[in-house]
Amino acid sequence: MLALTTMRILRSLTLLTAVLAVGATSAPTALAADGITRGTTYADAPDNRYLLGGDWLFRLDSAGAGLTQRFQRQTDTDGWAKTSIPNAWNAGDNSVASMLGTVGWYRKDFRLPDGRARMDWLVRFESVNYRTSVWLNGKPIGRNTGAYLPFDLRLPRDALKRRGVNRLVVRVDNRRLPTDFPPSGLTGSGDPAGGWWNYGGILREVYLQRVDRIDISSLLVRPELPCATCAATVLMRMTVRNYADRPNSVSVSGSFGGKRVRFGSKGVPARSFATFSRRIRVAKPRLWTPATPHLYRARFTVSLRGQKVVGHELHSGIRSIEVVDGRLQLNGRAVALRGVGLHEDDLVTGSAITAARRAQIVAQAKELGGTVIRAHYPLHPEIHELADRQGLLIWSEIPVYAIKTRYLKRLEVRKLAARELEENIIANQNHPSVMLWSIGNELSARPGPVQGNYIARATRQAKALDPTRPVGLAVAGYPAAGCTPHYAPLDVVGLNDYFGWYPGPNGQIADRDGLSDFLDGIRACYPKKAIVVSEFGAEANRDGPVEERGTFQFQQDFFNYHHAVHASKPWLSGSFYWALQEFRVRPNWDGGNPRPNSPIHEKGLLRFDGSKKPAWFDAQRLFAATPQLGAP
Ligand code: GCB
Repeated sequence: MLALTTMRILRSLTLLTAVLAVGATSAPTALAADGITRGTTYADAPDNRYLLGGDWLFRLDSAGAGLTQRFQRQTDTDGWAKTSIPNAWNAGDNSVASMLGTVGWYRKDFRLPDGRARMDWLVRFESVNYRTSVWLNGKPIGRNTGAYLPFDLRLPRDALKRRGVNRLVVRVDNRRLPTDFPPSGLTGSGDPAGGWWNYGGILREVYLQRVDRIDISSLLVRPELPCATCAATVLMRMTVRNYADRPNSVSVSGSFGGKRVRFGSKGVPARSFATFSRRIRVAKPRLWTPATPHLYRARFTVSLRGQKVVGHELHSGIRSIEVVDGRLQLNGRAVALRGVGLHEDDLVTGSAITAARRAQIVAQAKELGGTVIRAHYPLHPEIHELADRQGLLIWSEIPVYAIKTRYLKRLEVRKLAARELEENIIANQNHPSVMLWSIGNELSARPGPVQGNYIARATRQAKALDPTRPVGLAVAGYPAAGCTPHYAPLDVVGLNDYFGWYPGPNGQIADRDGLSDFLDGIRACYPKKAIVVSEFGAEANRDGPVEERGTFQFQQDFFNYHHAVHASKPWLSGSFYWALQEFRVRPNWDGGNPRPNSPIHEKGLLRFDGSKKPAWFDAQRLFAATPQLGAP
């Protein structure tokens, strides 16, 4: 009898709250603490985040979108496979279908780590590719478009279970459109186009964020250094949000490099925001440079009636980076930076890389001896922190990658670009490693009014959000493009240099001997801008004659030749090899190699397995011989 009653109660609980979410026999308590740990994998964060780790469930949407309702009610794990986050569901699947994308579903059953009624909760996704819809206990709680940047969704109070098991269901659609970043498209031979693999899934970590009435909704720590020997000022600005239904008096205090900073107190109306700002002076700053990446620790505490409700820590660096008379200057010195482009990719996990892999990528870039890393999209927050600590500058780009002019023209595309630029700046501006905001890569090489308008607006927007960093764009380097007035708003022009590798339209870059004159021509076009070579590279996957494209020997020679031409231009502010390591691009990629190994991009100095190609050692030697940070 007792057993029967218990069963009945359990059954109704199942219907009501779906407590038997993972396996009909597992006890709810066993699910409770499943993989939820306080803290973030990165250091510069508020202290109210909990990693939503442990077991997740995943299934591909084989039957189409109509499954939504059924998924919400499902009480068993039929059709679901166990997974963990980050996850790229198609890692290792090199098929055309995998590149084109599909819909996948994730499910996480969890109990709140703190059941107190006054707490509000957010869920934070660090990066999901590409279109995301999220439900909590069957209630839709929000959507997002675009990968590589974090987004938070509030868990509605009326849907959230304080004590029971909650179910988070996430629909991820990575089918690309020509208006997406990066866009879909077809190559001449009808294969899906794209500059890197279209990994579907929750590609970075997911957090729960506990809000004890007040949350930090944004935090800016912006050092300004008027000259290398000057005192610095540091602007600190925090916006807090009162989630409570009544006003609260909020106090903020903090420190910068051990120096106390008082922000004072403010009354914050119910469900509203308040901003606290202070500017402090650092009389004799220890400057951040790639050679001496000195960091200042900043800490902030938000309190209600003397009780701390949330803290935040971050690491700042004092340095200046600006364009003066056509040269990029770091702390007042003209630089000739060297570096590499890279992708977050891994042989086994795809772009859902682990902390160990992130550390390895940064260690490899350091070992090579450059001072810059570049990617086509905002990198993981931990890579930013490793770069801050180890002294690498980041060319920070949004994935406005090879968008066709007819799409760039569309309002929704411009709006998304503006949003991604803003979100990238907000997410990553506190890192001293970020050297510049890049607004895109390889838009039409002959910009017209559409691109001109995009450049003008994006540059204006970036400057308004962050007046302390230059704005740049990477462009395909073709002599026939000539000079364009549309680059006028930019501080930095990045040239992708494939002279002597790709033929280019009408064979205009087939001969590498054209490189030197081309660079001089660009300099003459833009004497006041800083110019860098944002890419140069050649595929290599075998030994063979130096004249034969695709051999290690060709790559070595290519590296030496291009480096020598770049080094002969005293006005050139940098040159970045593409790329550090091999990565997956797209089905039938050849990258200019007559004997390609599709879908692997093989211009890397490192093979996908991490082993070094001969050109690695040339790059290491030449980078070491280059006074990258300028003369004192
Ligand atoms: C480029 C792109 C980069 C490609 C590279 C190549 O210009 O910016 O994403 O991987 O060329 O190898 O063709």
